[in-house]
This record gives sequence, structure tokens and C-alpha cells, in this order.
Amino acid sequence: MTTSGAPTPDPAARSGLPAERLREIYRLMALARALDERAWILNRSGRVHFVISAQGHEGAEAGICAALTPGRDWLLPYYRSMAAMLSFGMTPRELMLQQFGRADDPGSGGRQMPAHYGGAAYRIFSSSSPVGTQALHAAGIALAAKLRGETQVAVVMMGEGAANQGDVHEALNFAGIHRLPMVLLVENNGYAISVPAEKQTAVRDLAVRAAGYNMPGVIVDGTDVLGCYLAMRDAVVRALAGDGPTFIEAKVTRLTGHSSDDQQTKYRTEDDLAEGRGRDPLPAFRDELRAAGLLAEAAEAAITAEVRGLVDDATDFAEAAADPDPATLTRHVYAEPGDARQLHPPPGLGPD
Ligand SMILES: Cc1ncc(C[n+]2csc(CCOP(=O)(O)OP(=O)(O)O)c2C)c(N)n1
Ligand SMILES: [Mg+2]
Repeated sequence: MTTSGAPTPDPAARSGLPAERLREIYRLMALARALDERAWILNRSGRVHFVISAQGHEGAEAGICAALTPGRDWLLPYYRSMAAMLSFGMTPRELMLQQFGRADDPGSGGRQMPAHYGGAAYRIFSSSSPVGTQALHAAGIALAAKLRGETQVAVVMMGEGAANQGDVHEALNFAGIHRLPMVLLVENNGYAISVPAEKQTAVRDLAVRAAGYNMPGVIVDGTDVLGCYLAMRDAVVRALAGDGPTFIEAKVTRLTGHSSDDQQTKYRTEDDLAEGRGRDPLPAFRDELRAAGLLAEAAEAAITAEVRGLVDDATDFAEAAADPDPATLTRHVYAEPGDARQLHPPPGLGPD
């Protein structure tokens, strides 16, 4: 198991990424944060019914995704994956359609809860509400890639609480045996709703479990965007070389309550909350770029203005969009007349 080192002052040299790319990563994080903050305002003013927030997780997600190739790799996200969605090309309008549950939501046509992302066109697998189940889907996608000889990585994201589900053990065991091109990212924010980490697992670092699956376990500071990028870059190289899966644990902070239905001041101390606020990846990355002379005042102001415009546009667009037609309520739930694939399975796959 390895642990990433402390950030060095030169982000471009450290990561090998050009300044423009580093600014783009920052822009994606700032956009994710602004969309998320808008969602809370919409919720508190009664315009969207539920928010589950990505605030504090953006650095890990954006850093991890910077090492991936949209259009080639598969993402199996969870509800804190807003920055990953943007990194894979989902637009602010699409994300707001999802938040409002509108008919044109690319994930489910407004069927899923907010932040249950999906988008086949982006290779973003549909999220399920039972946590951890997407690990098995990731193993399946990675197995298919291996059997077909396709060059791609399946990346599954989840919290540390979800990582205790049996499904995750089965997926990692299978991926380890078959050396599948899969990466598990555990975003450890120290809480599963109100349950603190020490009441969830008997170990402090979940990545130690990787040894049991014969794969590397890497712990990264999830507030260190480039540390996350470098860990993922290594994992992708391994996966594409046929060397199998990697378990990455990013230590992050959850800046909000679990969801808009939760009040974390009821179960977290003021010291704990203050410590969490001090580990916000967004100002940390901004300061890192500023200090290295990679984010001039004008560039930062342009990003701020662009982000504000995108969030306003997405909000207006999604709020004005149509709800799903109630007549389509059972679509995707039951086989429909004329769905030949459902009614007449191929030979050998039907009931005996
Ligand atoms: C199988 C299952 N059990 C319980 C829940 C209810 N639930 C939703 S989110 C959550 C907490 C998950 O915590 P963690 O995996 O640490 O992710 P975090 O929210 O902290 O990012 C729980 C218990 C669920 N959705 N699925
Ligand atoms: Mg958690």
C-alpha cells in the first residue's frame, strides 16, 4: 500500500499536465460547486424536492477523472459524483434536468431521484439507490471489455459506508481473480449519514482490504487534486496493461449534511465541522494554481463569470422544461406490447 506525498509547489511539473488543463480541472470543480449550491437554494425555496450534495468531494472526483478518457472509459458513479459527470461531458443543463426530474433528464427521463446519474451516450452507467451495487456492474463491464479485447477502464465510485456492502466484496474478488480493468474509488468522508467511520468498520483505512484481492490499495488525500490524478494515472496504466484492478481510497470531507433532509449539527461536533471546512478542495486547488502563477486574476474572474452564467442558464432551462408524461409512468418497469426482446428471449435464454 502506498500513500501520496505532500503537494509540491509546482503543479504542472508534478502532474505533467499543461497549465490550460489544470485550469480546466479547476473550472470543472468550480462549476460543480456552483451547481450544487444552486440546487440547495432551489430546494430551500421549494422548487426541487431533494438535494444530495457533492460539496467537498469535487477535488477527488475531478482529479480521478483527469486521468480517464471520456468516450473510452466507463463511469459507475454515485450521488456525490457531480464533478465526474461534468468531467465526462454531461452539461449543466442536463444535470439540472436531472435535479428537477424533467422528462429530458438523460439518466432516466425524470424517474430517478436527484443525483442518481446516468447517461449512456457518455458511458455513464445508471445509478441504483441501493448503495454499492454498482461495483458488480463495474466488474461486469470490465469483464466484457476483457473478453472483447477492448481497451477501456471501468471506474466505480462510492462512499466508505457503501464499501462495506457484500456486493463490493464479490465484485473486488471477481475483478482480482480475473485481473479486470477496473478501479474502485472509495470517497471516505468519515460518515455514512450520521454513522461515523469508527462505527462502520474495524479498520481506519479501507484500502488495506485490497491485499485480500491481490490488488494495490492506494490511499490519497482527497483534497489534493493532483495526488488523486497521479494515483489514478497509475491505476489506468495498470488496467490497460492487463495487470488488473486497483483500490483507491480518497480521504475527503463532506461539507454539507448527508442530504437536504439531514442536519449534521445534530451529530457532529463544532470542532469536527470546522476541521472539515478546513479541508475544502476547491480553495486549496485554487491557491495551489495561484501560488504557481497558473491562475491569473483575470483567468479566475473569467471562470467565475462563466460558471455563474452556466448555472443561471441551466436553472432557467430545466425549470421551464416539461415533466414526464404521467401516461408513461410504467415505461422501463414492465415489458410493453411490441417489445419483442422482452417477450421472446433468444433461444437458450428463455425459461425451460
Ligand atoms: C443497501 C443500502 N442501504 C442503505 C441505504 C441508505 N443510505 C443511502 S446513502 C447511505 C450512506 C452511505 O454512506 P457512504 O457510503 O459513506 O457515502 P456518503 O454518503 O458518505 O458519501 C445510506 C445508509 C441505501 N441507499 N442502500
Ligand atoms: Mg461516507
